[in-house]
Amino acid sequence: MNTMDYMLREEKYGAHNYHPLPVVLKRGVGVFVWDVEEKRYFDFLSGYSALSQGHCHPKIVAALKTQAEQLTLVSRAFYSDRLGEYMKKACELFGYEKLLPMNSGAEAVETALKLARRWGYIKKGIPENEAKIIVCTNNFHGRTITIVSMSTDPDAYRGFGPYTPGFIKIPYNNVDALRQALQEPGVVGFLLEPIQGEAGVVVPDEGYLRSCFQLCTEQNVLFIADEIQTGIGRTGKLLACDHEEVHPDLLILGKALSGGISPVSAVLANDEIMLTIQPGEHGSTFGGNPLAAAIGIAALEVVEEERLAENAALMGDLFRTTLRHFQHPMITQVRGKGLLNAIVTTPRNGKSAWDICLALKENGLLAKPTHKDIIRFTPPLIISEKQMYEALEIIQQTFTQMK
Ligand code: IF1
Repeated sequence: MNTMDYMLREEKYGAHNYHPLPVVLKRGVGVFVWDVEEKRYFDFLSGYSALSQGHCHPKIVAALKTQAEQLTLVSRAFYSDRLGEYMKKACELFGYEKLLPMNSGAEAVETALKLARRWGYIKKGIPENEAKIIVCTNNFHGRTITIVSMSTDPDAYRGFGPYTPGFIKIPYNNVDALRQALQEPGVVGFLLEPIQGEAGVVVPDEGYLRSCFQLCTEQNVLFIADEIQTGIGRTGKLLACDHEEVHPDLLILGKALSGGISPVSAVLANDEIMLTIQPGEHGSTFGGNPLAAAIGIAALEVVEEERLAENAALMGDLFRTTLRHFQHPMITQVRGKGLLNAIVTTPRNGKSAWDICLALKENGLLAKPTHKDIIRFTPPLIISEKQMYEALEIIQQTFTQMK
C-alpha cells in the first residue's frame, strides 16, 4: 500500500470530521516522525502540544510497558497502588491539595464546570440552577455539547443545539469587560485559556492574567485556567499562569500530562472546592486508571528531569527572533510564548497558509493552519538548538520558495 491507499481507506471507512494534511505517519521518535514512504519530518504540531516530551519517550514507554503487564484498570470501585502516588506527585508539583483524574481534556473541562457550579451553590450560596460562568470569545475548550455552548465559533456549535445555559461571553484580553461581567448575579467562575491556542496563539497583554485573577478574588469568583495546551512547560514556565504568578483556583490539565501516549487529564484544586463533590456524584470508568497514573508520573518526571520548560523558553526565543528577523511578504506576524508559537500569514498569488503547510511537508516539516491564515508551530519541548536551527532553515526556505 502507498500513501494514497491509506488515505482512501480512511476516507471510505472513517467519519469525515477531519481534513488532515496528506501524509500518512507510521513511526515517531523524539521530534521526528516518518511516513509510510519512510520520509522523515520534523513534527511541529506534536499532537497539539500533547507530545511535549517527544514521540515515544523511552522513559514514558518503559513506564507504560511495565504497568501494562501488571495492572491496567481496576475502575474506581477499588483502590490501586499507583493512583495515590500520581495524585501526590501532581498536587505537590502544581501546589494543590487535591486532584480529580479524568481522560480527555474536554472531560476535565466539564469536571471543572461542575466543580465551579457546585462550589457556587454550596459555598457561595448561589440559588440552585442560577450559576453563571464567564468565558471568553474565540475560546476553545473541547467538543462536548456543553463546551460548544460556550463557543463563539459557528463551526464548533452550529447544528448542535439546544445549548447549555449559564455562560456569559466577554472579549478576551479585556479587563474592563470582566470587571463589568462580574457584576452579573450568580457568577461563580471565570474560565479562560492563558493563551488562546485554537484562536491562533493569541497572547494577552502583560498583566491581563494578574488583573483578572485579582478581580475574581475580590468578587469571590473562581479563576479557572484551562492549561490543557499551555501547561506543563509549553510556554517556557511550568504553567502559563506562572508568568504572572497567578495560582488558579481550578487548574485544568491534559495533553502533555499523557506524554502523548494515552489520554490523561486532571483538575486540581484545594479542598474547599474539590470536596463539594462527594462519592457517587462524579466519575469515569478510566479516570485515574493505574496505566494512566504510571504514564502521568513518568510524563511529569521527564518535564522536570529534562528541564523542558527552560528549554521551551530558550528555543522559543530563538524561533521568534529568527523568524521576526526574516522578512517575507507572506509573514504578517510571528507571535507566541515559549514553544507555543504561530505565524500569521497573508495570502499571496493565490497561495494560502494551507499551501505553505503543503510546501513545508514537502521540505520535511509538519505543521497545520488554525483558521485560514494562521500556522501554529508547536514542536516537542525536547527540541535541541541544532534541530531548531535545521527546522528554521526549512521554514525560511519554504517561504522563500513561495512565488
Ligand atoms: C481537535 C483545537 C488545539 C484545548 C484546550 C481543551 C481541549 C483542547 C485549550 C480539549 C483540545 C485539541 C482538540 C483537537 C485539536 C486541538 C486543538 F485545534 F481543536 F483547538 F490544540 F488548539 N482545552 N485541543 O486545546 O481537549 O478533549 O481534545 O483532549 O478537536 O481536533 P481534548
